[in-house]
Amino acid sequence: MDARLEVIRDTVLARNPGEGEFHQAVTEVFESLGPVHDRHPEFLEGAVLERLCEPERQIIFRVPWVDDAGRVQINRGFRVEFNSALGPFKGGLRFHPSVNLGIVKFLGFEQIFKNALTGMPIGGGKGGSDFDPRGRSDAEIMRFCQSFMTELYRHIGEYTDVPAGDIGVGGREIGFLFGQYKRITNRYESGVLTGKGISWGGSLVRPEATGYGTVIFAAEMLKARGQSFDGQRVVVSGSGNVAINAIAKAQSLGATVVACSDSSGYVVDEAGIDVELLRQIKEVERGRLKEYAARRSAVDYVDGGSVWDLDATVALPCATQNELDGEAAARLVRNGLIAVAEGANMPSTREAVAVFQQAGTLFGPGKAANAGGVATSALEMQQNASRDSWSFAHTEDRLTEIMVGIHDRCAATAEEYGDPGNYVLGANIGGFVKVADAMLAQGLI
Ligand code: NDP
Ligand code: 2IT
Repeated sequence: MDARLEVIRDTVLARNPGEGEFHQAVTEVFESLGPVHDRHPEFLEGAVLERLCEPERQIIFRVPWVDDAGRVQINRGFRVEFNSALGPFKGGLRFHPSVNLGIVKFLGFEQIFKNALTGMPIGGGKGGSDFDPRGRSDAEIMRFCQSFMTELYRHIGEYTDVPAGDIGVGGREIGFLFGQYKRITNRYESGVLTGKGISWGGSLVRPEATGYGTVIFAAEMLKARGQSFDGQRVVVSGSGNVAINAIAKAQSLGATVVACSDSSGYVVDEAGIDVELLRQIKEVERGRLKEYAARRSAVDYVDGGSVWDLDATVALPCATQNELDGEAAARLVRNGLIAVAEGANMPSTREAVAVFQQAGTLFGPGKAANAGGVATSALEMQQNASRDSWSFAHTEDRLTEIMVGIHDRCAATAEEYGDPGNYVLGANIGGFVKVADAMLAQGLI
């Protein structure tokens, strides 16, 4: 890392102790930014990095609710409003027992650059709770969401901060959150949340957008090397919103997705994952992946273990942070891996990324490859602002255009900075310069 940046990075780490994932995300971005500061001394003079690493506002709140047995439950809610240089804070809400401030800050930090790369007018933020939705009834989910919004409502708004979904937060939760926002404020403000249902202000393609976008990005990387998805053997981690739609899109392009996972285990289906069956089990019945193997012939279910033990030519990690380590990366590369696109946020450890880069494996980092979700959220905001709703085909065309644009910008930036094919460098520099310019233009705030 550039020595000037290392000093700043060390200060950030020291004043945010115990936030390992945030440290990791900051370090990874800083490692790309030395050459930018050679060309732009004004970024150092304006203390852009120091400002960028300090969220504009961080909110932590108590979320009390009553479970079905009548017991009082207490969770912790977070919203980190990280950077509004390019637009209102924008980013998802994650409900998972592992959520803490460091996780929300890593996600919010990544979101700043991701949102900048989309070219849409959105700043970066993230939120969530350590609430565990697993095994909870619809009524419990609703009471939790209502309590969460009873505090959050005062901090958000169409022009302020626009949350959406992430792990554990999908259409059902956004519905309960929106209902409570409307009830408290007495305002039908469609633009306050994205990921809404299609009949009440949502956008077509938003549910599919992250997974589709990840595959579109990967297809562009392959194309740049004269290859395509046709005939690729793909392994996907996760079996949630991003994973399911990545599987669907990859198979529509001629790939065979032979495996996917949840936090309990993984399935191996050499004939290619049956997306309709997977949707039925995960989205309709909210069941576990194990049931997929029980309902389809010639499918193995592996309890525990890692989906990265399988061989693939393309890997799409779509579950969670740090799920793919250096050892797994080295094994995949030895066995014929040619491309990785991150549907999840920071799923590859720093060691894994180093392995992919040394091996010359195509590697699309999450802040570029999974930007299709938030980009389509911005399209939802556009439709809400104009009280319009677009067709599936039109919205999908916009998503494709945006993902191809992100790919090309990352590739061009990497080339401009002397490291062609390095999408990590391209994404970090491309996102950062846009935000840094806007921050300087807006003065010391
Ligand atoms: P979902 O809640 O729909 O699905 C999450 C999936 O990942 C589930 O299969 C879940 O398994 C698995 N998973 C979650 N946490 C863990 C863990 N700690 N260990 C192992 N498996 C885990 O979430 P999404 O699909 O929306 O999100 C997946 C990833 O994509 C996240 O990193 C998210 O930040 C990122 N992302 C999401 C976007 C979106 O639009 N939704 C946009 C951009 C990125 P189980 O059910 O067993 O917990
Ligand atoms: O990580 C992400 O980009 C998301 N969870 C989507 C955020 C959004 O506002 O749609």
